[in-house]
Amino acid sequence: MEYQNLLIEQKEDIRIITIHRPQDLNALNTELLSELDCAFADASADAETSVIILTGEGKSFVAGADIAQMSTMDAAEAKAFGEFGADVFRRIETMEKVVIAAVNGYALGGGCELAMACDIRIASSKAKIGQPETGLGITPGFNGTQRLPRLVGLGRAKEIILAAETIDAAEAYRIGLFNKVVEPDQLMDAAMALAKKIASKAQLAVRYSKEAMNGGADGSFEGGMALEANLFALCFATEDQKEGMKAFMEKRPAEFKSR
Ligand code: CO8
Repeated sequence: MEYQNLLIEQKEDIRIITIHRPQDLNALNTELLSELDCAFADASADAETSVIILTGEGKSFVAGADIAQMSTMDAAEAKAFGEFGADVFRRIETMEKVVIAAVNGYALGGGCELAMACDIRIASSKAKIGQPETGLGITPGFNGTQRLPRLVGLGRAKEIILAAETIDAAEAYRIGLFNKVVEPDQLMDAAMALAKKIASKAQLAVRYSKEAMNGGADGSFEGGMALEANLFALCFATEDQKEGMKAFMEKRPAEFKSR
């Protein structure tokens, strides 16, 4: 598919999706959200892709939902737009493959929400992240009110959302919103290194581990225990489990086949 707002690169089994709408600092309009949905569905279906890196072109990761588009919406249109974006982000969050956000610059509003829907966030030291919505007369609409408290705790999330705060990369790292902060010119290398490390592991085990963590985070501890027990058992029906343990005992690197 031809994208107007995305650049797609494949480096071995790593798919890099770059948001490219630089004239509006990669703000999310309906077209861009639809393209993201397609690009992630395509990466999900591609047997050659193990891990996806999502980043932005220029000084912004995503500077939020498109304020120009939202400015003329009525309540019904806003509801449809919010739900569409939230569904796209949820599909990214729950896809089987791991998604790493390489946060290169501003990640504001919908941009913060998109980064939070990714599994892991590696950031440039120049990145800035926050939820400016209350300063625009709205609440977060792509589930920032739900994901931010889960990531940084309710008290810190309330401070950021209620005061419409934007924080720098060091502070975001300190509170656990960014996993790692590197110099801007090291960002893609750091994201690639982590992607390759994850891609070198048994992909079914990676997938089940993600599913267990997501499922547990959304439900009760007992529900998470049952989910993990089932997924753990399922690993023993894979060739990769046999190969991983055999390789350990034979003191050699494992050769996983995602089977
Ligand atoms: N939407 C539309 N256009 C944008 C956006 C945006 N979010 N952000 C920047 N732009 C545009 C600017 O209008 C400007 O366009 P032009 O050159 O035509 O005037 C261009 O990008 C460059 O921006 P600036 O000149 O402002 O660049 P600066 O470097 O001076 O500032 C900032 C960078 C600080 C990032 C600044 O652009 C800014 O504050 N942007 C808005 C950030 C923001 O408030 N984001 C949150 C938006 S609300 C949201 O995301 C809600 C999500 C849930 C939606 C659910 C809907 C129902």
